[in-house]
Amino acid sequence: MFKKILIANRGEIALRVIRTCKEMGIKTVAVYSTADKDSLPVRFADEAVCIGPPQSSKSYLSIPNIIAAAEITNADAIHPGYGFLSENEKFSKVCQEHGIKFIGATPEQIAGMGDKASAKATMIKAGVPCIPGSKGLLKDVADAKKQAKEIKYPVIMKATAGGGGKGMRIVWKEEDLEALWDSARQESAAAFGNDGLYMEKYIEEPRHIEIQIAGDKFGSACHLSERDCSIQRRHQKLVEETPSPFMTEELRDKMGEAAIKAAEAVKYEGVGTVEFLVDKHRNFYFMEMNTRIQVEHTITEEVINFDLIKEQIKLAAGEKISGKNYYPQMHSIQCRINAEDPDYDFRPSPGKITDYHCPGGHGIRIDSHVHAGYTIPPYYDSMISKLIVVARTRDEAILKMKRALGEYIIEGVKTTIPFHQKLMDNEDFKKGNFTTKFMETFEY
Ligand code: MV4
Repeated sequence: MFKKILIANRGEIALRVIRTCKEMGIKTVAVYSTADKDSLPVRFADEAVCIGPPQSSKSYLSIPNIIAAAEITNADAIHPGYGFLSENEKFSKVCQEHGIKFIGATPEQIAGMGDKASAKATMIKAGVPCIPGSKGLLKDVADAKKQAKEIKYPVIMKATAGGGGKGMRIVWKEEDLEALWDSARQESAAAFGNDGLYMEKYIEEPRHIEIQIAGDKFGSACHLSERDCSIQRRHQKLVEETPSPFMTEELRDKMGEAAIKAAEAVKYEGVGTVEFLVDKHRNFYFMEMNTRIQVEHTITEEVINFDLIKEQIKLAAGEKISGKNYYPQMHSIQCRINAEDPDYDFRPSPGKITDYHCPGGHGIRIDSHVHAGYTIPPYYDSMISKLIVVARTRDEAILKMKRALGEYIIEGVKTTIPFHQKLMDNEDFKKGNFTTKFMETFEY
């Protein structure tokens, strides 16, 4: 087992990883930008190293600064959390070259999954259901028109280097294709330095359901059931829950099997997530594979009673998976509490938290690094807390979430708490009747 892990991240996820390391008897190194010098991860880690100024590019994204911090502290592994360098091919490679275990995917896996057209080709070969579409990249606009005719409108063009919706265009009819082709190419080139596009049939009102998986170095993989992440806004998830209200036992088995195939096809080691789109007929299609721990891993932990960070560390150290799949025993919901103003288009609201009280009691979990007197810096993402509830049924979980949201006091900055309160009262949400389009029409 590792003796010392450096956490190449900040905020709640840095704290989350430090907590598990402590329970496992592993020493921890926090790295921090000058904006985070007084943060809880810095206080709770065994050692802390400043890696630069507030700007992410000069601190949490600086490979040389982080490697230097690992070398001077003698860390034998790096946990990247999510975001920042967690799916960075170069960082994974540099860790390897320095004899430091990167707790995440290999450079080859990151490259293979990061290029969406090649990831899709790998999954088709492995027998994972994918959305009908172009074979590989589109050659030119004429090729795009020809393919769209075969696939049948509506179609969607996606950036092969994309993710998060950048460089993505829905095309309803041929007249619109050329202009959308040009703008998608430009946007992709500017965002990723890669203007490769591929095409798929557009799925109109899908649900976003992802399967948590785990794989070991012996080539075995298992699944840990699903999370429903359909409640999103501009590709930012707001609420996640498990089990999905749309799930059936039969669908879970099929999606779980497909996710295991996906993991085994790339010899995945560690914990990961296979994202699917699910249509109204319960057809499901591979969308992306994430080779990191995700923000919403918490709800899976609650319903299967399992520490996923501990599992991730054990798998990175070469241990075996248990050999069985895991099924939800409870219902869990997570609300992301962001320092944003829902009355003003969710605009960021950084600043000092002047008063803070968090909810408690049975079935409540808060993953957060904030406290009274804490100043939310303007440089990073605006998520300040994850409020997670667990209960026997979905209805009970919603009631518990409403109770908890009502107890949450955060003064000094605007937060998304009022939005979540309205969501928990929405009839369609309460019935489990929602798709990825939900936020386009929800009045809060
Ligand atoms: C799609 C789709 C409909 N049909 N692909 C959005 C992000 C990127 N990873 C894939 N995305 C989508 N791909 C086809 N063929 C709809 C989306 C999509 C979406 C997917 C999941 C969650 C929220 C979404 C919001 C808008 C569009």
